[in-house]
Amino acid sequence: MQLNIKLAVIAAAVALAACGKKEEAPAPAAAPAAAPAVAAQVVKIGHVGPTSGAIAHLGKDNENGAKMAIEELNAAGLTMGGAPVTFELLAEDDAADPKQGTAAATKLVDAKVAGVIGHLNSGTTIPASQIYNDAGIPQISPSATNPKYTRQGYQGAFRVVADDVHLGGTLGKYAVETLKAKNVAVIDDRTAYGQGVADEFEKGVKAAGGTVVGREFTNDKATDFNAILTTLKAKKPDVVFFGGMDAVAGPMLKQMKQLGINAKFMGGDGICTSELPKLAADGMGEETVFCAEAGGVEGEEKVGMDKFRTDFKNKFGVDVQVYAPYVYDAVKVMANAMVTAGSADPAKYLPALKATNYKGVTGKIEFDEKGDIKNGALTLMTYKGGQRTTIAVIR
Ligand code: ABU
Repeated sequence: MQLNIKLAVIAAAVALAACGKKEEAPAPAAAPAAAPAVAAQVVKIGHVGPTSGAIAHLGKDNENGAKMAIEELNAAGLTMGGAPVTFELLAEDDAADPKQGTAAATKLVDAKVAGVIGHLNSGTTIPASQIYNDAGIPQISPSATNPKYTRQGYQGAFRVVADDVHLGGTLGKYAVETLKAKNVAVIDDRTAYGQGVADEFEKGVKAAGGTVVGREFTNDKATDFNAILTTLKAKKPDVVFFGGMDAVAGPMLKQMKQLGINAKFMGGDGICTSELPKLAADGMGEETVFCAEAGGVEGEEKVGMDKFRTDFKNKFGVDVQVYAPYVYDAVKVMANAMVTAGSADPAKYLPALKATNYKGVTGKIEFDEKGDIKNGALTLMTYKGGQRTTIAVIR
């Protein structure tokens, strides 16, 4: 199957072969029996995210989470099926582009990875998932939130974050019930994520009794939003929701300020990054931007998350953006399933992966029958003093 094991040089076997060439040499009377051959296994795990392009800071954040996990696993001296095992990370860049995403997936399948963590974006994760499914390779997305990913019937597709139904619906309710918005405007970037989360936000607003006064769209590479913002300004929204990523939200916030739009600004996990205040510059007001990460911990569980954030900053010199801890946990969940099964053969470790019951830095991870995290949390956030600030963790 997809297990890739490199047999290392076996010292005992080499010694035996060498002994065979020295027939005349008397065998030492008290020589110990040769040790049994021990195969050192190297298991390849793929990671894919956009490490180039406008959201490269998010792709690198994810990749660094994977690197941390792999380094810790290798330092732990693990065995799998009775033999030492090390893990090798094969990191690919998909530039958040669906075509590059499928190319990266094909490359990893050809490299015979035993599993994949990724991709970051729903728009790359969903088409790539078909390639992994066809190859029988399990995949855990740490950040793709479009519900379709785990609703295709793929046995090997897993996700360690809540989906956009939960995310968008909760934010829509929050806009009406807590921010007291009566009229909301919605913009999306026409990606699988942006459009999907905006649709769910709209449903949440309407269910809570709010009115959607305008819906506009842009794209994930746009930098000029004056036309759509001017159209929406005339509708006097209390809240503008953007379905998309921080690289677009930042300039949009700047242009809202330039146009004198004083509405609160909301978005999903794609804007809920440490980078957003820099991208928005003077467009970022105090407690005027609201978003949610598609996971969260509180109480005693925060200790592990806080330690992860400190270790990450010490190691890479930058703050966690959003999803590095989820990538870190996803790698460990996959490795844990392999060690439990005693094999990196997907057919053998998939049952252990489905049965995951893992306590990570992002909290408890168990999967439902679709491969989604059970009882997924959301962390509602705002920005104060240019920092992400938690409002509440909700389930
Ligand atoms: N969930 C936000 C970023 C990734 C995505 O779903 O496209």
